[in-house]
Amino acid sequence: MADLIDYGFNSKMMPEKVRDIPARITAVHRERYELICEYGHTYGRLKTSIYYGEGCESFPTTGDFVLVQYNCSGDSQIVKTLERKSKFSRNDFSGHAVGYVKTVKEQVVAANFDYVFIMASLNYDFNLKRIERYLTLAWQSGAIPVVILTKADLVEDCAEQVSAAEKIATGAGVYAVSAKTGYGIDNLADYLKPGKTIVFLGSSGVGKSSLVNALAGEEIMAVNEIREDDSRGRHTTTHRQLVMLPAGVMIIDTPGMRELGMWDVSSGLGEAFSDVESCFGKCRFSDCKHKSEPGCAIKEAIANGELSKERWDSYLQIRHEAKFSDDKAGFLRNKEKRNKSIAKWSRQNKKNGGIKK
Ligand SMILES: Nc1nc2c(ncn2[C@@H]2O[C@H](COP(=O)(O)OP(=O)(O)OP(=O)(O)O)[C@@H](O)[C@H]2O)c(=O)[nH]1
Ligand SMILES: [Mg+2]
Repeated sequence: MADLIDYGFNSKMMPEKVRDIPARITAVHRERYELICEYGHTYGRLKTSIYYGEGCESFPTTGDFVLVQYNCSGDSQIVKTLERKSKFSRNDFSGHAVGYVKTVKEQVVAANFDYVFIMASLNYDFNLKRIERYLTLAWQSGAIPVVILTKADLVEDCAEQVSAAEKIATGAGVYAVSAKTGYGIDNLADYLKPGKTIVFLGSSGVGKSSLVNALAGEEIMAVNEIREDDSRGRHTTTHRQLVMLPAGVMIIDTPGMRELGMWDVSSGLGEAFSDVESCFGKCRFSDCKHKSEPGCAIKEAIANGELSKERWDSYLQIRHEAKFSDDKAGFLRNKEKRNKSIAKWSRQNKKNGGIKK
């Protein structure tokens, strides 16, 4: 018997008057879902009439709480995705067509976590811009971001990198750790509490699964020991898995999520770049474009060293991408429309015997 409360469930999540039982999704394998419920580990499939019908229910993902019609001798039926307290989404361009127009759908890839561990390796490809992007996504998710700099055993001194990360990680903790030697792991104790869920994000090879194992004190996730650090793109972890550690904290280990694009990061951007956005109200003109207007607080902050030029450029870049992402649905619609009118024009031309020279 498993107690779902240990898995972060709270009876307030339960809708009234339902006979179905709650469960948490621990992994997704195509159309089959691994679940934990009061009867222990089991499998489930989506109830077609609910998930593929009109006004369809949001597809569940790893970390989701769902309602199931329990089946003790086979796969249970998943009948509802309960409201999420946090989530990571990406654009799903898999070609859902509505009539003639392709739509961009939100695809939720992890849900109901308390902390996001943004992981970057200290020895290879340490990239502040990438950390800034992850921070924006993490703040948007509804959870609390924490920056974890991995493989501290491979560098002489990481003080400079820690302080560089602290400068960009406004409001988030920054920790250097080593899964190999155990260095810095004790400092994470505040996050490793029973009933809490942490999602690990970071490029392939930064040591996400190795840290899961170091925290668990045993090998629960596969790690490819022989691969070189720079063998990027070779994903050892291939799907998102929620694991319960002996200490009672849960971790959603993920494959290097390079595919995680910007999906509606309006509030995440404001939190990740609160230092930048706090300048906005101080410009002389309320509609300041921060280009050549007199009395621009951004220009002044850059001139007097309060704000770095790189930080401002990162902000503009991420905001631009986020806007593009928000506009993608419209962009695709326009593209379809344009293609349609080109096709019409070409059909008409053929009928009229081609273009006259
Ligand atoms: N020296 C050292 N090597 C480490 C450390 N953590 C991980 N590694 C090595 O880095 C490589 C990648 O580790 P993984 O834990 O598989 O990385 P991952 O982030 O889970 O990668 P994906 O599953 O592909 O996304 C392995 O060869 C690990 O042994 C560390 O703290 N120190
Ligand atoms: Mg892994």
